[in-house]
Amino acid sequence: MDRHQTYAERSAKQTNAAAIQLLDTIDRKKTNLCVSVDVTNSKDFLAIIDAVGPYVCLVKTHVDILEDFNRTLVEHLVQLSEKHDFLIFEDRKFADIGNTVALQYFSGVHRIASWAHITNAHPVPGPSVVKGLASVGLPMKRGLLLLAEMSTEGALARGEYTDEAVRIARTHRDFVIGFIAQRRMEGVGLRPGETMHPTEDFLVLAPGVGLDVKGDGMGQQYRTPRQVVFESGCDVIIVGRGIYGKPEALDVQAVQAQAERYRKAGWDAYLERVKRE
Ligand code: 5BU
Repeated sequence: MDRHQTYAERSAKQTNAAAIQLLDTIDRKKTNLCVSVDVTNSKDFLAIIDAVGPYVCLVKTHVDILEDFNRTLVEHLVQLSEKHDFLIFEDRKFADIGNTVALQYFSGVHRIASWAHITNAHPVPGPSVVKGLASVGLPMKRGLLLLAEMSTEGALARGEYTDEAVRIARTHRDFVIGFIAQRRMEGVGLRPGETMHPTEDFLVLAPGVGLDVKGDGMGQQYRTPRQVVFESGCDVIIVGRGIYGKPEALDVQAVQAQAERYRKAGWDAYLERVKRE
């Protein structure tokens, strides 16, 4: 992918419905910000999402964190995604055999496939994890991200593991729309003599983004939106605590101000990247 290509130009070449929807939303709303909402009660969860909705292309959830999860909550989440025009990404990190992940994705308490446009998986089980999830997600027009790298100190997802993640993605380009990673993945994992398919364009969504601190004391490492989007060529910045702070002291106006601050930083970094001299 030529780093100067715009989100709109790239959308025109995608085939997966979730990838197209995400790129079009980014282009329409002028935001490459995804807010990650890791709080334990649904009142704060929905209040944060309603506050940040206008500033984001995507909301990332960990619904298993919520103590009062129920179907009504999902209905509210979907209503907010329609009201504010964003997609939903459940950061479930599936990592089991194909049959099990298909059940975890479709069934259980959370029924993730019924409401999350995008979810993700660790490539650790090999290609079968994608096959299992695709059996549920493709007919529902969903998209999958593979975890090719992580933002944490000492992460094992590197080198040959990352190469294999990209190879798996290449064999399932209808369903795998991109990666959770820290840099672009074009050309990664190509064997000698192999060339990249001309239409290959994986989206890269990067967590570990913060403007004010470098880490959280528990292994998380933060880089700035400019480092992530301009220097490393990632497409979406994922920001959690940098935007909502401490949920015990939720201040909606402060959350909105932070969301706009990150939106602008991410968008300016994108404009700087696509600019042609
Ligand atoms: P934070 O509050 O901005 O640190 O939250 C980051 C979120 O991204 C959190 O939900 C993590 O589970 C998620 N995450 C991450 O931080 N790093 C990774 O490599 C992956 C996910 Br994969």
